[in-house]
Amino acid sequence: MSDIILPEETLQISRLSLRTGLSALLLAAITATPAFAGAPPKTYKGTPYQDDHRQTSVQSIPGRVECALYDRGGEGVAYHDTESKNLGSGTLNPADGTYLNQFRIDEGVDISYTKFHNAPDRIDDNHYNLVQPPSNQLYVGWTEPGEWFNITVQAARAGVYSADFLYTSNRGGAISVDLNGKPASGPLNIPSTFNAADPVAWRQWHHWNLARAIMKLRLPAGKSVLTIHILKGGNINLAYFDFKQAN
Ligand SMILES: [Ca+2]
Ligand SMILES: [Ca+2]
Repeated sequence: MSDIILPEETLQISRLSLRTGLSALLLAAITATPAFAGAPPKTYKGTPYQDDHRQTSVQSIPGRVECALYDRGGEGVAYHDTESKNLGSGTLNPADGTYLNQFRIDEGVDISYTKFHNAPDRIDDNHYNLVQPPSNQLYVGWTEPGEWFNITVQAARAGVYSADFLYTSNRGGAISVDLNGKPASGPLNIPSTFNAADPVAWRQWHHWNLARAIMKLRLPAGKSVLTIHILKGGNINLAYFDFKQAN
């Protein structure tokens, strides 16, 4: 039995088809699988947020990851904010000794919380909400493109997790999420929650919405650091990400 001899041209086409097929398969695998990054960078000096009001420090996944509970470590380590003042705690919300009004009052990230039952103009329990947020929910506000903050999380097991995002966005915009120092989510479009029907101008910053399954992340088991970047738009209030296992 003799070997089958194929003309060189046929062989080249076969090699090309094989390569194209493999590339398509690889591309499909890359697009279907979120970027994997195994552990927080060893040089990272930030630490999980902790205070007397909270039983645990590291935020767990699956579960709710609150943005205002970004890591300790300060400007340039745990976050970057465009100015050092906290425009929420101690500014919009007077320093009156209460936990919520003074939450992280000396840090640059601008923090407020949802307020219900404000007469005569309802604030965060208004009729223009797309979803009702929890009351007294801390959130990161006064956001500008280029700002970021880190959150250390603890995943119960390795896997792909999907996140719902509670937010308001006066003008729309985009955010992205890095995992352990590497881009993971790509740009995430944040739909505007502006509603021209609202007669109260300042309340455009208080129309809450839930962006369901805004991203999927492949997390290793144990500790990871998420970096939330404000890419464009600004004027986004970020309350929390609810993570659940997607596979
Ligand atoms: Ca600030
Ligand atoms: Ca800011």
